[in-house]
Amino acid sequence: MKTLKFVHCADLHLDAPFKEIGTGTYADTRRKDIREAFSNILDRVKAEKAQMLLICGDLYEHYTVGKSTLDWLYMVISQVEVPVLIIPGNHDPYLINSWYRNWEWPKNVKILSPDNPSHIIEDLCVNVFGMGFSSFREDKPDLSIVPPPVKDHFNIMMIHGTLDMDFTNQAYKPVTSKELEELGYDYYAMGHFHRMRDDYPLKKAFNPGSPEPLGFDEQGFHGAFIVDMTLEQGKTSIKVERFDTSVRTYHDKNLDITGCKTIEEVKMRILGLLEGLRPDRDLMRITLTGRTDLSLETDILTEFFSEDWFYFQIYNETQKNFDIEEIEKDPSLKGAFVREIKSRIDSIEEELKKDPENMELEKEKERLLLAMNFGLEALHSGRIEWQNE
Ligand SMILES: [Mn+2]
Repeated sequence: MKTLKFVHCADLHLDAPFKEIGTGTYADTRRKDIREAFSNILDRVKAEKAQMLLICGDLYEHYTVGKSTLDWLYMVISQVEVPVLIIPGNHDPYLINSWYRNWEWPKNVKILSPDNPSHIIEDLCVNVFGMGFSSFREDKPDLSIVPPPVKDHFNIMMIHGTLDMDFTNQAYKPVTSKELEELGYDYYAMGHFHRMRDDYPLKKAFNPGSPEPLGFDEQGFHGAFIVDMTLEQGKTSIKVERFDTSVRTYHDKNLDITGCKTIEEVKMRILGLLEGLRPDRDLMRITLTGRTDLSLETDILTEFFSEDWFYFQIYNETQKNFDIEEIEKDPSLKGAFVREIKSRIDSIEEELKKDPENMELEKEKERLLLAMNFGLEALHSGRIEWQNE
């Protein structure tokens, strides 16, 4: 029986520009975060005694990567002492002026370029074929150039591209599960999409996503894979485990503030949303929604919270409250609805005059006011966005 253990990552995007505006040296800090995420990967390689590392494209940004980052990369990669196999992606393509061609990489690095895509490591009994990018965009790849699997070896294909998606106008090396399956390899190491995927129809295909999320469209878990393969009597089995590598986490939340009577109440609702989150790790973007007549100064509100947070921004997409007095006169369903709720509120107010301390009546009045807002919203736009969703 033969075994192989390796780590599979992709889409680091070292020295990404980070265009969203934060405080102070925000972008510099975020670029350091990417380095730290990569260090987390290398630490895992060492801790697990993995036998190689696969980097499936977009290791760095072709236009913005700095020499100091490449020097740092040289240092940390040479320290892992196991083979590191890299394919160029659409952000670091194998161009004439690519760092892949014009820089001395550590001895343990093998770049699987379009003109040199195959690599066999006999010590590990592994055969790797890499399908990287030579330009910023590429259409359907020619899979007929992929050599057949090597007998009694672990056969791994590295691809930076799109699996099982119909992107007619956005072709980044589209391939299908069926096409890959027919090649007969044991593991398809994907890269390109920044969200982790281990549930492709092709059970041997895995996409690690970006180890450090790069923007508010990259919420949720971010990491890489540790892969254990065994080869026994011509049959290969794989065990894939994901691990977290990210330094920070993006949160893009909507908060309905319908019913808030004061700014303090709005702040309380925001605080509720922040419960359990960490100011140093979690990057927050909150969009206030719903209906209100409060005058919301988002700059002042943002400032109220942002001091403790690495990134914190509040946006206001609320709408003005309904003009109840106007709608009451309306002969349509809306008017009838408002008149009905208002008559119920009026009778509760009558009872409250007799029994002003009755909390139950107060609560019922609150409920009716909310019901009026949500009901009008439903009649107005055909749908309701529920609070706390
Ligand atoms: Mn990428």
